[in-house]
Amino acid sequence: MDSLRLFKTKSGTVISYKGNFYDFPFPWDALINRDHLYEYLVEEIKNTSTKHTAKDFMANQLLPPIGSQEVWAAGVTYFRSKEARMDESKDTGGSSFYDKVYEADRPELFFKSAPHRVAGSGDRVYIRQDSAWNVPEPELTLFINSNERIEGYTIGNDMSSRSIEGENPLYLPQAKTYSRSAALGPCLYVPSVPISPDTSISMEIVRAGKVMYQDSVQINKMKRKHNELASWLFRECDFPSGCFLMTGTCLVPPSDFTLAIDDKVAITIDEIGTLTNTVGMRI
Ligand code: DO4
Ligand code: MG
Repeated sequence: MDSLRLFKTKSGTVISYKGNFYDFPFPWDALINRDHLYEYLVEEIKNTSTKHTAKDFMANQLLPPIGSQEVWAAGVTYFRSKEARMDESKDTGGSSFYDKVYEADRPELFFKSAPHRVAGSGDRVYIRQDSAWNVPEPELTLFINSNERIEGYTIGNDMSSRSIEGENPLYLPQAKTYSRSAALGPCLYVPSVPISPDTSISMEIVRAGKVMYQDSVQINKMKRKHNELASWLFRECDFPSGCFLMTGTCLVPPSDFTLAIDDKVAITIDEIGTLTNTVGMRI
């Protein structure tokens, strides 16, 4: 399958295509928010000279591949997420909601982040000071343009407080939405055809050089279709520059695990790359 990758860097947009890196001086939102993005970029590249070597490119600090778009998230789209959530809320009576939403027509969709709170690859993601139980959630993330077309993909980390969500499902916005609770990166992956259902997503969490958690899963385990999620999101919302939609997690560390400051979280999706973040806290 043909594809290209768009990197947003401090010195502008760089496109990686067939082993070459191209400088692309074009405002991010206008660049990505179009139909047939892959075909458009391939045509544009023909008029662009190769400017970067991979080494130059790596020296530029990556920014999250987002402009003015909102970030939304879907929840309980995998059986494992349903199980974990039912478990964390069993003592407070909230568990039946997860069971119901897993089976319902209408999916769980929630607002995750404004663009200025999103971390990029290499940045710190935060855990909340008032939360005792925290996990990363590795999620394939769709870029959906303003016409509701899925034109690209990136890797998302839906950082979550399990203690706050478990206490009461009405606390979900606080469990999910706070500074640097969302990470996106390292690039916007733009394939010529939709991403394969056999794509793997994996996550590794390392603490002081020791692997604390490692697992992977194929996205074909997801209960819902990408277009189905997009169509629910666009029902009553308009997104003038498109939006990002995290598609839910299937990888949940064991219940006795919580993140600690300076943990390294690496999320890899075969075709897209690796999103790497270190855990921190807002001070
Ligand atoms: O129901 C709460 C959020 C679920 C979620 O974020 C997920 O399944 O990934
Ligand atoms: Mg999630």
